[in-house]
Amino acid sequence: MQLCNQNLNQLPATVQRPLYERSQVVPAIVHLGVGAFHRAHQAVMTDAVLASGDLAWGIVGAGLMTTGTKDALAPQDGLYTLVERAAGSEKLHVIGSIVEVLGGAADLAQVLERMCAPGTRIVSLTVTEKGYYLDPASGKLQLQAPAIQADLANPATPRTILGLIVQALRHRKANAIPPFTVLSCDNLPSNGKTAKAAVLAFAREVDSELANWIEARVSFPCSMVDRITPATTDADRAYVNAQLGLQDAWPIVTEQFVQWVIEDNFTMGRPDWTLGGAVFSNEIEAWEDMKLRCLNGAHSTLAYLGQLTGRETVADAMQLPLITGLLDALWVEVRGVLKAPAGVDPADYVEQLKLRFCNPALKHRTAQIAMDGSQKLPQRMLSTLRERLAADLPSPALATAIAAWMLFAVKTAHTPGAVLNDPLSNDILAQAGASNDSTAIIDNLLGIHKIFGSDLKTNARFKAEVLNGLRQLAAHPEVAAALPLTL
Ligand code: CS2
Repeated sequence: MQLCNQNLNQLPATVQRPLYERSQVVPAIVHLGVGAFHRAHQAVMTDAVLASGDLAWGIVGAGLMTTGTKDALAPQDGLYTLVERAAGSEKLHVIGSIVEVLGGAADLAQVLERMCAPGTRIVSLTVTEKGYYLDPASGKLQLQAPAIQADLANPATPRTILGLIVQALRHRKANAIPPFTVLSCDNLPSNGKTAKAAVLAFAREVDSELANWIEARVSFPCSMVDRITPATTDADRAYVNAQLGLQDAWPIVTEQFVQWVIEDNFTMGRPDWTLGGAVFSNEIEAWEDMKLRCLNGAHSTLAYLGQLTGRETVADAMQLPLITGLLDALWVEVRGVLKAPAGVDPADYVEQLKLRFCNPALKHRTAQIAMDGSQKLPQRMLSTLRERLAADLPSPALATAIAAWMLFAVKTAHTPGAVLNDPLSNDILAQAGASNDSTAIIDNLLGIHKIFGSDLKTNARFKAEVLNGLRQLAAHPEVAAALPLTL
């Protein structure tokens, strides 16, 4: 028997479920990128709003690239189980805030229709860094990307988030429907501003008057989301199904910690997400920087080193002194130039992070975090690094973290059949595989302008730190054993 509206009353009493009347929920949010991250925070906090009796905020969830989530959730009336897990304790909760699920190319026209609907008040996004089509180093729109070219040539049938948002806003402007708020929940610095810049750059290519209207009328609040949410495994599914006594095709397993800090700037209203634990603040950039640099920067470092030493999960990687020692040094460098939000001590945040990374109940794969490095390094590591260079401070730990990314690329380039999951994989593998000499490898990789810009390649201090870090890592017995060449 499947999890769905009709079978909700079959759930065991230990599993929390929607007690509100789901058929009365009014869709008002279109969410693009209805993956695990969204289903572990925004959908959960929106469920709390609905549970409070405010049924005006249903979510239409859309997967743009695949039909995966739709195939799993549509037959379940959008319901899914959230498992919040710590060592020795867990909570199961069926979430009911997603009232419609769309997915894949065949549904894009319907997604656009929902975005045009006068009842849609918010369009929110978790599409990962690469979904914005911005050059990682310069932040400029990738006008030459085939998907952007296709959307510019066929604006009425968009396939990217930028094409969809601009076309929907064009329709709303033409029909005097107020514009929705665009809420980015991705791991990007100043994510609202970044989303706005991407949307405006795209709109300017199609219609400058529309671009001016968007600039003046559409709000793009920034937000910071923090919840570690590994990809769901078959073992998770089997476990949840046994607990529920019902089949759930796509449960979400996450940690107990959750933090969502949002700038309160919504033109067509917003749910009271504080009911689910969210916080509204005007200091989002400080929150986002602390999270990106302390959590995500450490995560990426740990993921590359985990991949180089055969540590499959984050909790496993946290057992290796090579990794924990580097993370401790990295956090000191990050905190040295960090502007933390008022009243927050980054030292406490880091202590908490260590516990979160060690959570043995989460099987967070280092391979998952190691994906898309080109899109992640700038905001996770390079911004701290540039601030330290400007202040004439050394950054041996950050440079070693970048060396870990380089060695991960070198290992992939020299391993027959290995795949690098990254939109810039061709460039990275070509540079990483072009030489067996450490200095040349560093020069070649730092020469990828889209990631490193033009300043770092010529910075002697930084290059010496990377070379030192790379040599030390390559000399570590476990890393050396994993590298298919001697450096
Ligand atoms: C991770 C993040 O996959 C990754 O790159 O660093 O998804 C991380 O788990 C979240 O940002 C935690 O809030």
